[in-house]
Amino acid sequence: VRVGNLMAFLQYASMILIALIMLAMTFVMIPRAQASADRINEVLLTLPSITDPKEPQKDSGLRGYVEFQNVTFRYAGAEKPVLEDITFKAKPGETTAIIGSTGAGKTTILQLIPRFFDIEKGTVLVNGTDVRKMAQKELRAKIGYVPQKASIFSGTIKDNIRFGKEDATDEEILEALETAQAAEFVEGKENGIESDIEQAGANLSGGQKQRLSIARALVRKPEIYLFDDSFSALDYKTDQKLRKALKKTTDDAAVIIVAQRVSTITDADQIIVLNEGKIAGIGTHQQLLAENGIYQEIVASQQAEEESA
Ligand code: DCP
Ligand code: MG
Repeated sequence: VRVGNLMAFLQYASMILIALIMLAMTFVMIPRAQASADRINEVLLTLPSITDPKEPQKDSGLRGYVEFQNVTFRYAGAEKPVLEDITFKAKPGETTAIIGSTGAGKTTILQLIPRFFDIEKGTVLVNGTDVRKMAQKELRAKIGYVPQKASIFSGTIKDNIRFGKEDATDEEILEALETAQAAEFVEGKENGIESDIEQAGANLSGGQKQRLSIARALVRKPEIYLFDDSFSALDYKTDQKLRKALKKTTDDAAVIIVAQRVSTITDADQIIVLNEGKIAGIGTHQQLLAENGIYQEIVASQQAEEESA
């Protein structure tokens, strides 16, 4: 046998071997692909549980009114309702604050306003109309929602703000950044609003992300603002400046703020104290401080924290 023949034989043999291994792998992949395809189909065929009414009700002409009437809600499959018998009203030009411990249901209340979920009992009204009787698109166009966790996408700062309003002009964007107290750090960047942001805002601080996500809501100029713990990563001074600037732009809008810090909400028109899914009291800071045990506890615990800090 010549060496050349032997080499050729080995080469061909290994090619056949590799082909056989590939074949075996294909047989492993086929059932996996089948299962994935089934799952994708299932997701695509799922009908959304929130649907538009056949004949959406016409605009009532009111602006900036939110009302909960004896609302009870539970997440799908949950044993206990997370919200029970919630009743309150938010009016244009007023700030409504929600305070309460983690898991009390604060975020859930906010998410019921744009109808992310349907409730079990009671009614959620926006401008006097049941949210289930409105077209979702129209309902959500009225609302500027700043979620608890700021979602920042890769792209420029401008792109990120334009998620709030697709056709926002540079002036509108700058104005929103100004109010959100973000203008300073944005202008400090080399390319201003054209500066790039990394995926998930990796090159921004927590407070910077929060302020961009606030600006995104502001640029929409909605009639209902929902801030979910949106000021928690800001220092006390920035928090104050932001709220002062907000006051001007949200003149005729309803503002609902979820807050951890009492100092963020002392000047709210009404404060809702939420405790384990139920309202433990509604009033101004002074009223609650005088008569609401749970509110007193919250205030006392924060004072103790400040002193120990
Ligand atoms: N919950 C749930 N399923 C979800 C979201 C929440 O079962 N998709 C439960 C967890 C809590 C309760 O609902 O027990 C209330 O959750 P919230 O997020 O509304 O609570 P808060 O916003 O008040 O809490 P935090 O201050 O931590 O944001
Ligand atoms: Mg929350």
